[in-house]
Parts: sequence; structure tokens; C-alpha cells
Amino acid sequence: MEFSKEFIDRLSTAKSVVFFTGAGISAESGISTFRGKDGIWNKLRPEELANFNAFMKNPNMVWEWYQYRRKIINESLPNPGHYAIAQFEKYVEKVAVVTQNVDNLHGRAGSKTIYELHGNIERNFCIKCNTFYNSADYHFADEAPKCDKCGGLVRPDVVWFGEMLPQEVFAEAEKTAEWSDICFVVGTSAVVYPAAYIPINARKNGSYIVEINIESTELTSLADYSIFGKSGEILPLILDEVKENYRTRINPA
Ligand code: BV8
Ligand code: ZN
Repeated sequence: MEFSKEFIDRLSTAKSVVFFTGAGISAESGISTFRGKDGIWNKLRPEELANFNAFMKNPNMVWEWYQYRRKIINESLPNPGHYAIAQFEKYVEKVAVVTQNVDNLHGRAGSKTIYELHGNIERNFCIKCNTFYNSADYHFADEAPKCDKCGGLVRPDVVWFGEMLPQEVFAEAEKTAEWSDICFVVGTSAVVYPAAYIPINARKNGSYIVEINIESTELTSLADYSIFGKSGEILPLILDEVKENYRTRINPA
């Protein structure tokens, strides 16, 4: 694959790179996306299950959906896209991942600086006393569990529609993206806010926006450069460019 000269030039001088990721980066790990042409939740809108009212109305149904997703995530492995991002840290001064995903695959691939905007499916907490529970503790729970301490309902530690994002995490992520030289937008439909403000504000602040997606999105018209293809195939090729540049810098002869 041939990348544009402008992109390669930007890549060779970038000191700070941010990866803003969505469900598409985990698609090649076997985890379904929410939207887009292959999204299996096209019939079941995530907005209808991922919200507090749905949980209060039918905790077992929402819990069952999360247990189903956890099972798939537990059986999945990071793919070459996650690993390529983690490898960037060896060659670029400052690298951060800002993810909307709750699947922890960036962490499992070895990325160190990760801002999880929408929480992490591996954790739960009690809606009454806020006690945290590890999802592994509820491996076999078919129904929404009750808190050991107070009997309150235990829910996944993810951000549902209508809920605030973790404010400190969001602020740090926004700042990092705004100061980045390149902001890669990978595998996201970029329709969920306030997360989608991250690349928008990064661009306003002068970051070079590179989108990687199998199809065009809400963000395509704003991106400086769009690469259409699977992230698990494109990201390793970009990493190769970075490695090559690093090698010639260290050893110019
Ligand atoms: C809030 C966690 C306020 C749980 C999720 C402004 C304008 C309009 C609406 C709003 C607005 N501000 C707020 C809203 C409302 C709402 C919102 O954005 N609604 C949208 C849908 C209209 N936002 C909220 O409610 C947020 N909270 O605003 O709070 C507030 C203020 C004060 C006080 C109290 C409250 C909270 C939103 C959080 C929702 N949580 N998930 C869980 O996972 O169960 S959302 C869900 O969508 C996902 O989990 C994910 O995190 C998020 C984004 O989806 P994507 O990751 O982009 O995935 P998607 O499937 O859409 O796209 C996949 C892409 O990958 C596609 O483009 C596809 O082409 C591509 N792809 C596929 N395969 C590949 C690929 N690309 C590359 N390679 C491949 N192989
Ligand atoms: Zn409790």
C-alpha cells in the first residue's frame, strides 16, 4: 500500500501520537461492532440496552447481554492492529490510546497509556454503595447479582447513554489529543458524543487527523487523510514506516 507523501512526512517528524479507537479495531478479534455494515447490534440498538432505565426495568436482560459480550471478549485475543499500536511506543516519544471500547484489548496488547472513555467491561459496581467487583467473580452469574455488602444491584462499570463520562479521564484524553501531532481515528463511526469531540477538537488545535476505517464516516470530511481498509492490516504497515524511519535516523549511513 502506498501512503501519501504528506502523511509519511508528518509521521517521520511526529513526537506525539494519539490513537482514538472504536469497536472497529476489535472487529478482527471477532468482537462485533455496534454500527456499520457488519454491526450485529444493527437490529438491537445499543442505546436501548446500554442505559440505566433499561437496567432498572429489566436488570437480568441487560446483565445477560453483558455476560454474553464478556464471554466473547474473554475468548478473543488482541489482533495485529492492537499490537501495532502498542509497538508505536518503542519508536515515538509520546503515544496514547483514547478508546471508546470497553473490551480491554489495548491493555492486553501491551499499550501503556490508555484512556478508557466508556469504562471497562471487566469491572462491576454496586449501584447503591459503589463497591467494586471483578467481572471474573461473576463468571457464572446468569442473573444480575446483588451486592455482598448491601444487597444493591451490581452493574457493569461502563458508561451508559445519558451518563457522564469519567471527567478526569476525558479531560486528560482531550488535552493529550489536542497537543498531539497526529491523531489516528481508528474503527469508529464517530457518532457517540462527547467522545467524538476528541478528534474534532484535536483538529481545531492543529493535530493531523488520519482516519482508518473500512467505510466513510461522520468524520471523513474532517480528516486530513483517510485510509480505507481493515485496521489490523493498515496499522502494521504504518508501523513498518515508523520503524524504517527510526532505523535511518539512528543509523543514517
Ligand atoms: C452523555 C459503553 C450527558 C457501554 C457506549 C451531542 C449530540 C448528539 C447526541 C449527544 C450529544 N451529547 C450526548 C449525546 C447523547 C449520547 C449520544 O452520543 N448519542 C448518539 C448515539 C446520538 N451520548 C451519551 O449519552 C453520553 N453521555 O452525553 O452524558 C450528561 C451530562 C450531564 C449529566 C449527565 C449526563 C454517553 C455515551 C456512552 C455510551 N456508551 N458504550 C457498552 O459498550 O456497553 S456507546 C457505544 O458506542 C460503544 O460501546 C462505543 O463505545 C460507542 C461508539 O461506537 P463505535 O466504537 O464507534 O462503534 P460503531 O459500531 O458505531 O462503529 C464501528 C466502526 O468500525 C464503523 O465505522 C465500521 O465501519 C468500522 N469497522 C468495522 N470493522 C473494521 C472497521 N474499521 C477498521 N477496521 C475494521 N476491521
Ligand atoms: Zn452495595
